[in-house]
Amino acid sequence: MHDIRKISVMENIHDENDHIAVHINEELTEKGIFAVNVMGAPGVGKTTALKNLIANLKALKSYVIEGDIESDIDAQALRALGIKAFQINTFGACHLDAPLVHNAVRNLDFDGEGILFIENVGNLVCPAEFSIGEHCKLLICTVTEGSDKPYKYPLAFEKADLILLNKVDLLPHVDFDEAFFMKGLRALNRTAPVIKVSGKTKEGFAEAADWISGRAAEQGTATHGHSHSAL
Ligand SMILES: Nc1nc2c(ncn2[C@@H]2O[C@H](COP(=O)(O)OP(=O)(O)OP(=O)(O)O)[C@@H](O)[C@H]2O)c(=O)[nH]1
Ligand SMILES: [Mg+2]
Repeated sequence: MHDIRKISVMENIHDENDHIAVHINEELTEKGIFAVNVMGAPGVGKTTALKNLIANLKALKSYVIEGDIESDIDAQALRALGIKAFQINTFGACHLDAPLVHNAVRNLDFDGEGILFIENVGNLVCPAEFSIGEHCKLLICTVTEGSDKPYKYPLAFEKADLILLNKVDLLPHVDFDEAFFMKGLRALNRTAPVIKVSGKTKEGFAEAADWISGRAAEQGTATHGHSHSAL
């Protein structure tokens, strides 16, 4: 009896969330904004990746919504680089949801079409369960987390449209079994490209930025400057 009730409550929460997420997606698409839900465990390099992706997307406007349980450290770091960033604090919740993002989208002063990166709360589990109005899901993982993560935390890997394997500069110092990682990942997700990147050497971010701007152009959003960034 208990279990049955719990499932129906969760279904209601997801239905309500998804309803708002569809609305956010429509609003953003209308504005020419392509939204990327950036997911990954704490400290994998989400904010560092955003700085590097945005630097490679210079021909397009970029906006950021930062999701953290507490603090505005990440939003401040991005603003210091001249990036328009809005901070959400969840004060305990381990993921962003559509109502929180809807409020942030209303507060963000978009001055033209472009890419909206939404950095989710650092967590490899819960963010994958909630749609927040994004056009694509970007999963960031690292060689330092271990190569067994697709096997242990499947949903994020299954749902990702693009995967960045970060911190490859540290490969000589860690035992990362790439074949094992890819085998686990491809059992869940056959299509998402996996791009090796490093926030230290900057490798891989130009390719990742091109993938994002290409997807945005396909979607019909953030088309200004796409041809330039693809050069
Ligand atoms: N060696 C190395 N360090 C990196 C790389 N990318 C990020 N870091 C470092 O990893 C730490 C965490 O990076 P962040 O970008 O703050 O990670 P995050 O995922 O945004 O962290 P949270 O928002 O707290 O979940 C920082 O000390 C970064 O300098 C990388 O490619 N190589
Ligand atoms: Mg961060």
